[in-house]
Amino acid sequence: MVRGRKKTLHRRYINNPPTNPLTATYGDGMLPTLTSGRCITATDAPSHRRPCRYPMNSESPTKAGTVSHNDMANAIRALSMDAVQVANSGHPGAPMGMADITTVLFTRHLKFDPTNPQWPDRDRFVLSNGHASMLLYAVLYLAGYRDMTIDEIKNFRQLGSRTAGHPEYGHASGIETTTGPLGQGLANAVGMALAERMMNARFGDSVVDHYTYVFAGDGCLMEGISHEAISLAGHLGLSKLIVLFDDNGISIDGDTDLTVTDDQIARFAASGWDVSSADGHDPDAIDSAITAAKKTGRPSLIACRTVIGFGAPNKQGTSATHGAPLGDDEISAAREKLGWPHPPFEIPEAILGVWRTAGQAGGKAHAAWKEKLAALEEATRESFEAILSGDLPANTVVALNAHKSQISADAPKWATRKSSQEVLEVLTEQVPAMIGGSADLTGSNNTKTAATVPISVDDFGGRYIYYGVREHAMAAVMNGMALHGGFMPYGGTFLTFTDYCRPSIRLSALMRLRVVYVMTHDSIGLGEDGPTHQPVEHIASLRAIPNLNVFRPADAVETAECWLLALENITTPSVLVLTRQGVPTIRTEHTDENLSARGAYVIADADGARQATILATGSEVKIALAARELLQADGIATAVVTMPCWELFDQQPEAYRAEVLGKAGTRVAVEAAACFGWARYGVGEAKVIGMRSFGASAPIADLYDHFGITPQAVADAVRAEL
Ligand SMILES: Cc1ncc(C[n+]2csc(CCOP(=O)(O)OP(=O)(O)O)c2C)c(N)n1
Repeated sequence: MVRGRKKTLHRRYINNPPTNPLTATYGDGMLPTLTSGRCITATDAPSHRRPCRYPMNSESPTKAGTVSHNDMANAIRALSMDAVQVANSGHPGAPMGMADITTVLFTRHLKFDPTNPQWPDRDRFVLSNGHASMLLYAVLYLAGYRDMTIDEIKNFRQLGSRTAGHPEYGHASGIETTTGPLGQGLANAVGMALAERMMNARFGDSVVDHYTYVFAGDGCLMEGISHEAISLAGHLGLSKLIVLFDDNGISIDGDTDLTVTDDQIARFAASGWDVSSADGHDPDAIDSAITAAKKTGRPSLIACRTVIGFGAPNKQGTSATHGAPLGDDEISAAREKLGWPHPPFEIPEAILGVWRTAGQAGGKAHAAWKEKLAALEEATRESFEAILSGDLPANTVVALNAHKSQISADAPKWATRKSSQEVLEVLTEQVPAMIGGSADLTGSNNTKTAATVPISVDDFGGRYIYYGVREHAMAAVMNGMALHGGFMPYGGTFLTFTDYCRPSIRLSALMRLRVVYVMTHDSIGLGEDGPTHQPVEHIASLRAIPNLNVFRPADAVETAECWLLALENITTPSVLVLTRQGVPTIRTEHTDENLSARGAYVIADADGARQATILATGSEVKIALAARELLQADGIATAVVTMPCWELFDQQPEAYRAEVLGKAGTRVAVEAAACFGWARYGVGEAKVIGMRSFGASAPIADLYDHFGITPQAVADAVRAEL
C-alpha cells in the first residue's frame, strides 16, 4: 500500500509540481535595503515568485530588487549542468533538484563566513549524496569562498582541480568531509553534531552553538550505515542535527519503487527523530520546515519532495539526469524553461552580487562570536583554544615514559589489550581531547578508563561513548568528530569486525584524520570463539590501505609506544591490533627512546655473524625469540626483528632497513595471520609461518600447535634454508 502511494505521489508530483518556479516571472515589486541578514519575502505573491531582500552594502553591484529566489537557485542549476556537460561526466540531477533547498539553507539559515571558513562555531554543511558535488562547488563559488573560483568550476573533474568528482576533504575550504560512498556523510554528520554537543557542554552556548545540516538522498538512506547512524543520533537526542532528504524517488536504476518501500518518515520517527516534510521547490515551505526543525530538541528529518533534474524539460524526473551530462539540446531547452539566457559559467552581476552579499552576512555573526570568545574567562578560553589546537599537552611524553619505565621494571604478562588499557589510563588523564568508546565490547576492548566518564543524552560533558553494536557508524562518527575539531576519538571492536567498519576506516585514511581504532582479539590466539571471531586476512587487508598505520605491538612497552605514535601522527589514522591472550614483557630495559617509531628494530641480536633473521609481530615475537634459542643452541647465529608497524618501517632510510632486515643469511617471518605481504621484506610465501586457512574453535595452545605456529616450526624453516 505504501509502495503504491509513494509511486502515485511521485508521478503526480513530477507532472504537476505544487509550485513551479520554471514558469515564474521575476523582477517586479522588489524591496530595496534590508536590515537583517536573512531573505525576507513578500507575503502577497506565490513564494517562488517573491524577490529576496538582502542587506546590500553600498558597493554591492546588485541592482536591488531585480533578483529572485529563482534566479539564485537557477545559478546553481546552470553552473551544475554546464560543468557536467564540459567535463562530459558528473551528476546534474541532484544539484538541479536540490537547488531551491540549497538556496534557502545558505541564504536564510546556514551560519558561515567564507572569509573564515574554519571558524569553529560555523554551522557544518554535509553533502552526503556526494555525487551531487557540483551543487556544493556551485554554492561555494556563489557565496564567495576564495578557493572556489569560476575556473575551478570550469575544470570540474579534471586532474589537479579542487573540484574533484566527489567532494574531497582538504581540496577546498567549505568541503567539510569527503563524500561519495553513500551514507558516510550522514554518519559523519552524526559525529559532528555529537562533537558540537560535547564542546557545548564544556564551553557553553556563547562560543559553541551551531547546527549540522545534511543533504542525503535515497541512496544514503538505503545504505545500512544510515540505520546505525540514525539510531545512534536518535538515542543521543542530537538536537542540532538537521537532515534534508532529497525525496525525489529516483536512483540510478530508475524509480525507487523498484527497490525500496520504506516509509522514511516513519523510520526516522521510530528512532526518536522529529520529522516533517516539505515541498522541496517551495522556498517558504523549506524555510518554515528548517525553522521548526531548529526548535525541536531532537534530531530532525525534513523529507523534501523534489524533482531530479528540475528544469530539464524532457529529462527531469527521470534517472537519465542522475549521472550523465544532459546534452547540448536538453541544456538549451532547460535554459529556456528556466528563463536563464546567460552563457555557460556566466552569472549575471546582480545575481552574483546577491549571493555574495548573502555570503558576507556571516561576517557579523563571526565578529560577534569573537567578542564572546574574548569575554570568556581566561582559563576557559585557553582550554578552548588548546583543545581546538589538536596538540598533545606538554606533559604527555613525560608521563608515558614514566609508565614505560615502570612496565620494564615490573615486566607484567599482560595481553596487549590490557596493556592498552593501562597506557590509556595514563594518556586519557593527560589528554582531555581523547574520547573513548567501543561498539558494545568495552570490557573486552579495555577502552574505558577512569578519566573517561560516559556521555548521555542528558550530559555531554563525558568522554566515553557507548556506541552500541554499531561498528560502521562508530568509525564514521569518529571521523565526524575528528573533522569537527576539538577531539581525538578512539574506539574499539574485535579485529575481525574491522570488516564491518572498513569503508569508514578507508575514509579516515583518505581524509588524513587522527582516528585510532582499538582492535582486539587479533588472531587464533583468542581461542574458543572460533573462526568467525579469529581474524586471518584482516591485518594484510588493513596494511593494504594507503595512509593507515597498522600497529601490532609485542608487549606492554611497545603498546605504550604505539599508542603515543598513534596520537602523534596527526594526518594518519591508526589501527592498534591487540591480543586477547597474555604475552610476556620483552622490553625489560627501559629507554626513553620510542623504539617503535622506526616501525621495526632488532630486539635480539645474533650471537655471532648473523646467519638468519626472524621477522615477527605482536604475540609471535615471543615465538620468534624461542626459535632463536633453539637455533643459537645449534650454533646458528640468529637475530629477531620485531615489526610493530610496517608502514613506519617502510618510511625509514634504505640503510636502516637493510641493517635491520639483515644483509646476509636467510630470513623467515612468523605472524599468526595470512601470509600475504611478507614478500616485500624478501620472505617468500614458503618461509612465512602463518595462517593458510580459517582458524578453528579450540583452546589457544591447541590452535597454535594445530596450525603449526610454533618455535620448532620457525626454527625448521630457518634450517631448511641454510
Ligand atoms: C556505497 C555506495 N554505493 C554505490 C554508489 C554508487 N551510486 C552513486 S549515486 C547512486 C544512486 C543514489 O541514488 P539517490 O541517492 O537517489 O541519488 P539521486 O538519483 O537522487 O541523485 C549510486 C548507487 C555509491 N556512490 N556509494
